Amino acid sequence: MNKKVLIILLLALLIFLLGFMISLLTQKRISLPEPESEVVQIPLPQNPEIGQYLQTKIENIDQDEKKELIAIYHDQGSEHKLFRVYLAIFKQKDNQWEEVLNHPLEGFTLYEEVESSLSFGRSLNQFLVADLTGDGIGDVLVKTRSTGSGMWFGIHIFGLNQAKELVKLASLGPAPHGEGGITQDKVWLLIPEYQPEDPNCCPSLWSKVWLKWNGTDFAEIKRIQDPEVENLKKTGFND
Ligand SMILES: [Ca+2]
Repeated sequence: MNKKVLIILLLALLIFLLGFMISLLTQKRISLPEPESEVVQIPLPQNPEIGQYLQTKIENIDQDEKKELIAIYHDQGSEHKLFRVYLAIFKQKDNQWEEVLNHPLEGFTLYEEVESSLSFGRSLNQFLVADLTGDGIGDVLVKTRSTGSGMWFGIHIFGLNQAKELVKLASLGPAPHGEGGITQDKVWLLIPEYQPEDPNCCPSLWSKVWLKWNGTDFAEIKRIQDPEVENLKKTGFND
């Protein structure tokens, strides 16, 4: 009887030791160093000026080896619940984001009263990264449109200047009811050409303008006109 108990106890001890060793081995395997992640782990900057981020992207947009943080955010809002919107660029320094550029997106405010206005603002204040200056490095292009009857449309472009600093390279517009975008290395804009009798809603003539970087500025390289804005939307640079 006692022998049986002893054997059972020894077996239990053996199983326990075996389990303990297996758990040690598994722990060891888990604690092996993981391959270094290329994702930048620095948290987004938080300060009293920043209410909420609307869009962020981490990408190398200058000539050093580190990636920058590009962000659009709105502030905490005024006492009248009006929010200002900013584009900011941060560089990595001492494992933190250091702001190197901050540009208020003029003419654009968000209203807290209308619940949907924040998502409205998100869809209209969007940046994209594309090389527009031909140096092989991405530039940041932001489209803005103000709320209200004017629907003023503008494009801001940020990138490296000749001194290799990240700056605003150009602001195009704003044009009421305008529209715009990029096609390869060119920027295009739709601009109303109001005639004397035209009401604000309905210009009777439109221009489509293409602009290209010439080393110091985005200069107009082509302009066509048409009374029908829909025709111009379909017209490409080579048409
Ligand atoms: Ca960089």
